[in-house]
Amino acid sequence: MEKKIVLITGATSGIGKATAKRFAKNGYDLILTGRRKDKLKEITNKLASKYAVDILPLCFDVRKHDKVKKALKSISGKWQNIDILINNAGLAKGFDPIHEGNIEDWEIMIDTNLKGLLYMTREITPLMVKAQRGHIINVASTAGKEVYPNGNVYCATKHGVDALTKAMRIDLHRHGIRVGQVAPGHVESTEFAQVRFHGDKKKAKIYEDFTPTNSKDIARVIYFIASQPKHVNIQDILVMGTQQASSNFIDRSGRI
Ligand code: NDP
Ligand code: 8X3
Repeated sequence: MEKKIVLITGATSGIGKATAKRFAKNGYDLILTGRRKDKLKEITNKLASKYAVDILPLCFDVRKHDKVKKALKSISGKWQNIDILINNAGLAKGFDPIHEGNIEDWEIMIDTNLKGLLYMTREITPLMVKAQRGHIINVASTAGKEVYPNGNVYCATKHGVDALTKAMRIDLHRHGIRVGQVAPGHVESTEFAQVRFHGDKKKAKIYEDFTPTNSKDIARVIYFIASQPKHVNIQDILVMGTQQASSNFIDRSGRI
């Protein structure tokens, strides 16, 4: 029997990388994407040799529609039968109040978190509609459920993802396609904070006084969503570390 195929965007680090490992461990063949060729190669070699699965690495920037199209058009044979699309690539850039926000940071977040997710979805869903089956799991955020100081544009993009998950489900459920999302709070063992604070290591130390979830925890949740029987669609899972009650209430009295 042919193995199932999962396509994961942003598989070069953090949640995407941990999710790739989890699916490989469970015998899926993988299409892994990201911009960093060296990291893609490294993870491809590692998972393919450890778990004896086939992996197709595709290196492109999700913000560029022509590149997304070109990469997905290059897929042939069995790789076209994508069972699961995990729209994970995304980022926060900057942590400024709205009146001091950096326009370039805003463009990057909107282009990656919203337009990138849309480009991927637009290219892959026709294949799923044709096959009358498929599963899309978006990596949303608690920032798509509530807002917090200086989160402005990142929160807006993730509120957009939350809306798109619902809208995509309405458009696709009649075609046998499941659409759901995971909405995590803080997640460590990712490059998220480093990217948000433009590589400032000091500012990126945001998990020292509490224990958030980690990338493996979120990978486990994503795999749980993906591994339900086909008549069951998990629409949304909101998950935070025990010490985090909401975006704005975190017990920072020490790690547990
Ligand atoms: P990481 O920075 O570790 O991973 C982000 C991934 O996205 C990388 O693989 C990166 O790959 C990829 N990516 C970013 N921009 C692009 C682009 N333009 N084109 C293609 N790939 C891109 O962070 P996380 O693992 O934390 O982030 C994954 C998702 O989880 C994001 O959507 C984020 O918003 C969400 N999230 C994160 C939380 C957290 O606290 N960490 C909490 C809630 C949600 P490369 O650089 O190689 O292109
Ligand atoms: C990442 C979680 O709280 O930094 O989406 O927005 S948060």
